[in-house]
Amino acid sequence: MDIFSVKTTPFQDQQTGTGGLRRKTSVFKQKHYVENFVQSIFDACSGFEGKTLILGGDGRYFNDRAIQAIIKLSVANQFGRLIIGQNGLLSTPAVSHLIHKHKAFGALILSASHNPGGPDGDMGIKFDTHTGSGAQESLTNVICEKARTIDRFWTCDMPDVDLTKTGITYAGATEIQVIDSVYDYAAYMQQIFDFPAIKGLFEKGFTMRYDALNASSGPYAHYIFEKLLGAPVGTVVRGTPLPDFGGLHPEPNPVYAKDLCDLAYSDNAPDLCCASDGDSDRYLLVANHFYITPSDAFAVMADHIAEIPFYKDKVYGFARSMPTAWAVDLVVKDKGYPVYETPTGWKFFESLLANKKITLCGEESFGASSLHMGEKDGIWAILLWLNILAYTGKTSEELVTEMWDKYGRVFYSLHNYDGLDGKLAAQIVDDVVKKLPTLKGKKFGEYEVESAGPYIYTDPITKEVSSVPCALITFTNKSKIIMRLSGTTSAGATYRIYLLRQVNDPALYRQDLQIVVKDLADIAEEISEVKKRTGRSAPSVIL
Ligand code: VG1
Ligand code: CO
Repeated sequence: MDIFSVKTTPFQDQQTGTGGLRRKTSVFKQKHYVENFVQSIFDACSGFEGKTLILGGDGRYFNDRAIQAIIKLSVANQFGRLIIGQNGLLSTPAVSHLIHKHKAFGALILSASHNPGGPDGDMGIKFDTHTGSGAQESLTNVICEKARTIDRFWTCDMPDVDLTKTGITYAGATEIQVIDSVYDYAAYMQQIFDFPAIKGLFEKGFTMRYDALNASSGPYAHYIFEKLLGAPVGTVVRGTPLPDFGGLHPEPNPVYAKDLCDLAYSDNAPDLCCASDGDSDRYLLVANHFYITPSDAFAVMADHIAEIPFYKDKVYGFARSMPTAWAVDLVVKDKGYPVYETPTGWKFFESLLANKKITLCGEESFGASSLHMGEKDGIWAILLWLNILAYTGKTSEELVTEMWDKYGRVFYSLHNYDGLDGKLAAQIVDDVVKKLPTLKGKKFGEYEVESAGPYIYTDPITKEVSSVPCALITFTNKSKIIMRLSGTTSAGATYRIYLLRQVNDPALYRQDLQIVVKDLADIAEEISEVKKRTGRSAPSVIL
């Protein structure tokens, strides 16, 4: 086997966003596109020779070709061992677990997460470090700098590795281990949760529908829910990962998992409907005729976490991303635990997790996890919910509404404007940020601006400062508007407007969400003029 360098020229668009590099599949298919980016990751790091690299993806179109190219690059760059999921399949949480289990140098995850896949969809690469979390900004900045000037990559002339069979082969000095994609992760979940208690729930007739949206969580869900926990076969639907996700948008929310939500609101509704995204790190929970917002679900999880034996002695504090509704703050306040607020993006939880400042962390975008790993974890979140149901004997609706009764309800809505011209969207954000200093004290009907500013985050542990282009406006009546651009789009821009409002009048808890946040939506438009400037009459997606 020969190892050699190949001359290349840089691609100027290899810039990472909230979660790795995401681009159209057609962009990824360009000659040397994958090789350039992966070699840039290796060039930005050092000391990996002889170490272990975890490799896998969510099974989307072009994963198979990219993975073979990356194997050759990794062998040529002298990794000691590659651990690869069978058929190239590994969910993001499974990868994070394997990093810890094998004390790996890091991992490459081939996924554009919740973005659609297929020849006309998106593809992506995420790099997780030895912490089991996505690379921090200080490292991704160096990676992107390397990618802008790269002129060669290292590869070798080995044949493609057969990923259909588990087992060990060698390429030069590198051991290549193809492993079962599901087993290690499932065994880990059994260490964390009370499987007999959850099994008891199903034995008593608890009904569930899990929709894997034809993405990577299917094999994990079939094995864990149907085989280990005894849920009837058929509980998991769309459980075979397809390269184009069967044309679905693998984002578990009421818009893209509409069939599932329709079932939850039908006469045949199971006790719980759930789903996960492309790479299995998100979760959706909808009870019988009762949608549970991720912010409320997270607050309930925080309230009950100490009842789960695995966490009993490990309750330190909690963290949520800044647009996440602050229900968790209200719930844990009396217990004396700190709640940290972070920018959007899972990597910002890493230092808090690693330094035992927090036990659970959550995002409003259907993401939650704990100190059990460095990534968010969809199936873990569903198992935690089931474990809480089993221990408390309450229904999902009771858990949430009892929380509202005790602490009040924090309403949350997201209005997305998708497919905008990137320059125009960036200009709108810039203009809003410029306006912020003039807003303090200004009244919009009953809403008076308490504070308005850009969002600058100082990591409490590393002291690294991140200034995220984002406008944050709080009002004296416990309301908040946040406006920012998505960092996970593959082309164009998505303008996100988050609307939050705390209500303490029980008569209002069951009110229609869009009615509750209507004034805030109008104020956001008055300040940003996003509709006026883009010619749109309404958001593309309302959650
Ligand atoms: C979105 C979500 C964010 C999440 C990120 C990655 O980012 O808002 O909360 O961490 O996706 O999730 P953005 O920049 O588009 O708002 V995943 O499941 O796509 O890795
Ligand atoms: Co994801």
